[in-house]
Amino acid sequence: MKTALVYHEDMTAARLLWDDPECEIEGPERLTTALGRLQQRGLEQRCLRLTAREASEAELGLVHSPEYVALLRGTQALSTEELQALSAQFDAVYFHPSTFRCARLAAGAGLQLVDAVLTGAAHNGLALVRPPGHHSQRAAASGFCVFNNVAIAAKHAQQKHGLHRVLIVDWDIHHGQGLQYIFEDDPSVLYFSWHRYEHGRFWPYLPESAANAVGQGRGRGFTVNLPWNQVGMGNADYVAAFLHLLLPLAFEFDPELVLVSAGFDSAIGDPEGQMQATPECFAHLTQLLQGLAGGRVCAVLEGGYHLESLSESVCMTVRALLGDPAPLLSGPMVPLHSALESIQSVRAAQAPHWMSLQQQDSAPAPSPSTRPSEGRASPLLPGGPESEAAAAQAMAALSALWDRLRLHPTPPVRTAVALAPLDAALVLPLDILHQEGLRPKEEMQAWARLHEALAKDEAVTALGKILSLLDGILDRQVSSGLAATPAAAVAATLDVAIQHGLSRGAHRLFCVAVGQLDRPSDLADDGRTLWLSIRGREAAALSMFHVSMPLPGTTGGFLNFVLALVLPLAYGFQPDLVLLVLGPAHGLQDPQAALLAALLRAPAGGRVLALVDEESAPQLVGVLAQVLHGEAPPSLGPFCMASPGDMKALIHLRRQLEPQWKMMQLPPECLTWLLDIGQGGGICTPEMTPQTGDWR
Ligand code: X5A
Ligand code: ZN
Repeated sequence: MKTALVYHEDMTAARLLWDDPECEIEGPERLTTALGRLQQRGLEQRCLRLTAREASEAELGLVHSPEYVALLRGTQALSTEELQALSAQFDAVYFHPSTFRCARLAAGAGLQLVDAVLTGAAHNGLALVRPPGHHSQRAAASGFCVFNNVAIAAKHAQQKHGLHRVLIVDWDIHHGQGLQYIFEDDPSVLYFSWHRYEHGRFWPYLPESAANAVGQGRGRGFTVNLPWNQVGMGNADYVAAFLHLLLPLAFEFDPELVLVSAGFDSAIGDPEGQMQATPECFAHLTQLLQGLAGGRVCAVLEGGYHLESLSESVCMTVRALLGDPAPLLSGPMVPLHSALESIQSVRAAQAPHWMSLQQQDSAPAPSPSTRPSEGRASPLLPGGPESEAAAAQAMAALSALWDRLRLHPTPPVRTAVALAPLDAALVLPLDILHQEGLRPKEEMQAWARLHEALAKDEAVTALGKILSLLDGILDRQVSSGLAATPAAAVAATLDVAIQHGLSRGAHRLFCVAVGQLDRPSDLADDGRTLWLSIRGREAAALSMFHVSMPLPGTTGGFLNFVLALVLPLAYGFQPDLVLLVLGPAHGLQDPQAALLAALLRAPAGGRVLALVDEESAPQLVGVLAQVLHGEAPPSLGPFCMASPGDMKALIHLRRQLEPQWKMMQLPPECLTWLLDIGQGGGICTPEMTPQTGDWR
């Protein structure tokens, strides 16, 4: 995995030369602190370092008017008084004699990043830039932004590299109205932004930041605004927004490139955002996005004004880009009611434009709306004693994170395999460790006595390796593993693996069993294991820890199932370990298995052990090894709407499970406009499926 890090020290030159309380937070130390922290954590050294170049005037012209570029060129020769007077013509902007150069470097850094990723020099990357860009418009600076770095990068990706579909994810806490205006009538760029909104009472105070702004003309449905109406949104809210809104649309859109307007003013401690998400949340968001576009994720810094929180969040983003597993999320995984309301209102506004949002909401959720108060701060007032409390809370959260990372460093080996040696050598990345399995004879004999299927030599040998691999994971020597066993021994091996894991002190084991595999009958339903069967004809939740579901038949059904059921279960359960078992006749296509494994890494802190039968095709084994190692999964192929039967099964399960598993929840709804189940459902409609070109 190569991760590009684009930077130029000259971007620290611009600074505020007069008194302006609104602008003083945007200073050079934002870059120097973040970069210093990347070096201190050893992350910068692992990246492909690229020195930013200046964007040419032609490149700036992809987005900005010649007059505006000329105006900026002219600022280099202005006096402080003249700079101040010019700045006052814009909203929340300051100019410095070095601004033109800095802003050209910032735009150029984005271009270089996109070039590196689209030419294959890097898999993904981050550009550390200032000034930021997402508020900037064709002929206007705004909100500290001069040139729209991400918009220029998107246009460049389309014009110079021939891309047809670019996704922009704007996780900065302000609405990137500049990005919205530039792409609002363009169906080839899907723009998603969440932002502090408070019903319009937060900067930039625009009605077009609301959920009902969905784009114009052919671009309708390609602008997605998620306004947060309260401060204090945290990890659960952000992850819920991804699972229930952004990712369904993004997978349906099937981008060729993901650009992130990576502002970290959405993180805890930031004076602008006043949100609660902790830095590791950004590792999760990044990892979830890596399931798209073959992992071609280019993040470009936007806001972020709490230096400590900014720096840690930047480190978390880079770690995830490098393929390191994300640390477990801290705090209760229960979204706020206000967050669910916002998410639901966007789903409602967007449903006419997206197949992946249709049908699902037609079943009203039965659970009473809950309003968790434990562990969640009440809305904060800026400047009051509450904001000191918030700052203290932020510093406590950051130092707790640091302690946890020190206590649980990333395991030295990312992936280990226990496979029949021949196939393994053919398909696996070179730096994967092959597991030797030397275990006491008595131990193995005891297991063989318990299970007839383990009496065969090959089965016991495989089991020995698998148990050693499991120990490696539980001892934090290895993050993830991939193992094979004879088909007849898969069920027995899984049973032993569960018993072994529990006896080794695993607190929460999430077993995802695909195919003909029964839940071990003696497994206690005590909350230490969560069993999910993907097989059979019926969807059933026998308890909150024992769920079964048929394998959905289409890409849309499969994605729904993963995003709306599997990941919410996983995020709610917070497992120490996921056992992903592909049993006989599992029926998963290779890309589906890969996506499932890739996405399960996030909620499991990377600790996923995949078990397949020995006869599995080398392609499946290879792709599983790659995603467990942090590489991107292949595309699922054209989007096909879920069948009515699959939707019914999912709705049925969600209604049963939602009261206990809050990450599954959407608020009770009173929507009557939704498509009737059965109407058009289950029919793949190729004319609506993007292959190439814009598709509306
Ligand atoms: C990029 C960014 C914020 C502007 C806030 C003005 N801009 N009050 O975060
Ligand atoms: Zn911002």
